[in-house]
Amino acid sequence: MNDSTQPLRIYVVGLGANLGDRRGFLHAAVEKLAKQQRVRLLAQSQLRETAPVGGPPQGAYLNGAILLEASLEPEDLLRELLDIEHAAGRERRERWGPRVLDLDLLFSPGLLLETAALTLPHPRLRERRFALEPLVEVAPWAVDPWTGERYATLLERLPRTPPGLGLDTVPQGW
Ligand code: A4P
Ligand code: MG
Repeated sequence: MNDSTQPLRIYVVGLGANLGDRRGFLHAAVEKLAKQQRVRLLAQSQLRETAPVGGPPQGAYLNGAILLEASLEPEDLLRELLDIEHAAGRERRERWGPRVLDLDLLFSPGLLLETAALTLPHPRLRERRFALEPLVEVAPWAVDPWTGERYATLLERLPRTPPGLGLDTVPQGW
């Protein structure tokens, strides 16, 4: 990866899947991203099996996160992510509905964005264990650019699913 026209940026991308060969879709997505000329994969979290949050009744998710260095502006990286989702056969039927692949741009250090296509940090990151846990694993230093709070601290404060309500987050290998 080398493109002197674009500054290098660090990003955390969240990955999720709850249909079909979940692990296969996540593997393929990471492989595709890492192959991009302008992208370098720096770290990869464990995968976790997680209870679905919001949306209709649906199966459990596998979630993870990766830390990237990319000479891409956030909108361009988002476009890459949407292309990879599309190539995996992702169909947008209903909000928070089941999906073969969901790639969310979670965070980039110091970056605050609110455009029609992209909000950074991801608007629901702070309240979602399935996103925060892997983010903190690959970027324990990460700080919410709105408030200056460490995401690791926010994660500690986040309530766990009450016992008896099914799985919360269960670590899995890749
Ligand atoms: N968009 C704006 N900001 C971003 C960003 N930071 N990252 C726009 C990615 N996309 C962003 O997303 C709709 C549009 O949001 C994109 O086209 C982009 O322009 P989408 O992926 O089509 O729709 P969605 O995923 O159904 O909706 P949304 O609101 O993005 O849902 P989330 O927040 O991604 O949540 N439960 C568990 N356990 N694990 C999960 O992974 N995921 C969801 C989806 C719900 N419940 C879950 C999980
Ligand atoms: Mg999404």
